[in-house]
Amino acid sequence: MKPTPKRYLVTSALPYANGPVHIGHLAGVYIPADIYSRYLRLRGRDVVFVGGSDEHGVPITIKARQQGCTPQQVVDKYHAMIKKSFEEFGISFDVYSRTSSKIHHKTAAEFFKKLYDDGKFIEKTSEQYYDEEAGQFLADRYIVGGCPHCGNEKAYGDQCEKCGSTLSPTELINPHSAISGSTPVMRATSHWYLPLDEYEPWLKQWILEEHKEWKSNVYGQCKSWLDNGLQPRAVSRDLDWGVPIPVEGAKGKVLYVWFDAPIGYISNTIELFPDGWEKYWKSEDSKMVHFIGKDNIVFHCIVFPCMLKAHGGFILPDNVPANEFLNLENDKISTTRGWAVWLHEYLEEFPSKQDVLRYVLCANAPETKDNNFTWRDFQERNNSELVAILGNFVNRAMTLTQKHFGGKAPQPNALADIDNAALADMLEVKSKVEDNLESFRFREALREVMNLARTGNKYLADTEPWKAIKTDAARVQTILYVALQISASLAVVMEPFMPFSAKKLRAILNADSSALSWDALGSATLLPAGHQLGEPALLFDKIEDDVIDRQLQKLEQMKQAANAQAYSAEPQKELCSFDDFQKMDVRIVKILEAERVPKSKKLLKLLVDTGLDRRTVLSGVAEHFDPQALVGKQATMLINLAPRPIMGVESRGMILYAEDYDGKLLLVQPTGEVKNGVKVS
Ligand code: B3M
Ligand code: ZN
Repeated sequence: MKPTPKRYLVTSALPYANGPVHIGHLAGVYIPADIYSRYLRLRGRDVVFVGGSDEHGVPITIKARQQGCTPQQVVDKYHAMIKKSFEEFGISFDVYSRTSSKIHHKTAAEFFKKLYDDGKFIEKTSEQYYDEEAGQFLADRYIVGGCPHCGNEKAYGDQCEKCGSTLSPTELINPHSAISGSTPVMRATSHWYLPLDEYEPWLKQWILEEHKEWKSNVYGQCKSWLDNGLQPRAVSRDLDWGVPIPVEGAKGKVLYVWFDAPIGYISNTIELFPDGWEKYWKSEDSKMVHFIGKDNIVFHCIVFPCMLKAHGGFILPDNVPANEFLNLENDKISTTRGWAVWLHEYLEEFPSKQDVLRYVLCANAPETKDNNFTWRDFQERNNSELVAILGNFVNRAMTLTQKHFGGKAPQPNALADIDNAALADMLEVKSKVEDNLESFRFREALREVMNLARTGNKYLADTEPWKAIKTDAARVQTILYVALQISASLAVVMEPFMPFSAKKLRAILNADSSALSWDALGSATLLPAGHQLGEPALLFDKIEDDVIDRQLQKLEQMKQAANAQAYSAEPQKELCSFDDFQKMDVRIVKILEAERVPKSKKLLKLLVDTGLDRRTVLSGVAEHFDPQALVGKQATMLINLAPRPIMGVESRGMILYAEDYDGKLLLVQPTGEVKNGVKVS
């Protein structure tokens, strides 16, 4: 058994300040980190909850270029937006700062310098792409070209966003610079590398042997990295945006964003406690926990610990409870496609409903596998859980007390078995929620909270105080006394999950957080007899269908707009002459027959009436059309394309199609019926 830590250092991934934050961020990182920090504070532990914006890296410089402004202007804008969203959602950071701050630059530069002076890096020269027109080396993201796997012509030097493959810039077909459009050349440049391979035996011992308790998704990912063998990682880049490398001869070089960003956790703690930060970072009785998404596991479990180890004097993370991803309406959240629910927009449309989103995202958190947010589920959980279970229970306890006892907690009489059973359930909730939260099982912990409200509802349904009042008022005193204690315990245990509603409930109960302390959670005397309750109010209200329909429509519109933009972005081909155009004989034809080509997934064999003759054409569209749906349709066809044999059939011409918003093919047709064989000119 490990001793109870003296203090906690809770970090949450620093979001890139190149866009606003969305529900995926909240669900994966900030809600769990906030619940955990709030819970620890309620237990009286010494906690510092650190957050901040990650303001370096190539994507920010690309965005600045696109928007015709400086990287600093980009990060100023989004840092302010992100910070505000977190505040509005009650993410209770003790500090939320940024990596463009002076203190961060100083801290990160000193960290690098110490490793450099101690000989912890290796220096290597390699050939990298250089843009002669722009006069700079190109980071992988700045090189665009054809994906060797799927043919996407706009793949980046590090990744193809269409098929998801990881690439290196030299694999791209026809690489060109995203800055000037010119073809880059290879040029030698030198960088510093952290030799991760040297830390492998230590990492294997530390993670695989000493941290078997880590979540299986985290442990599994670490194991596979370690099994595959680690490589030295470059910690510098040729770029003019970032923390300059503090050694001679490193002009034009900055720290790689993933080297400086985690040091941001340290800088932000220093900013908060210039004199007291070290005890959080450097004493063995502090416990550090990193909240992150699954794409950041390798940096937090492998790279950053190696950096800390190489530096010396720092503690290492005790746990890294990374989450999987949240999808939106069964589709991957994508900021480029606009497929997201942005926090600032949510609040415009659901003002003061922060807790509904907090609740839904926690109840549905992607803790062990990717999960899905849907607006219907959001509505359902609000209406049939928050309103019908939690809100309804508290409301019934309150209104009955108002009606029959003038809003004062009544004096209980002898407790019956059913009362004792309800109180016993209430008492158990404390240890159940604690156990779950200490083990980062946030969904399960929240389920226990709701189970307490369910207990309360069942208790009222079984004891029927509204009926009993007619025959046995003394009995009702006891029932409502018990129901009020459950309501008070709910106010305590809700706090980490739904802090806004917990506050509201405290006001309804007219009790402050010193009376409703975590220690007292589950106690049968939280609201003593005679205690005057506050003004009744509803904790939650119903969300109607039309509100949800509007959200769904909005998403659909976003998708269409993003798709439309993607199409208009297709560059124009090189010019052709009028003669070239004249050579093409394009006509309206009618499809008479259509069938699949045996053994081919893609091909359809079409018989068409060209007005001149009937002939066979093959089209690679079998995945888009049911053959029967094409029969009898007019289409546009290039009829003088030289005949080509395809899978043993001669195809004479080419039918033209256009892609719709979802990438499905459509026939290109005249807007009215015309004669078969009419020329398109
Ligand atoms: N900014 C990546 C991300 O938002 C990165 C996290 C840094 S944590 C030190 O996914
Ligand atoms: Zn690809």
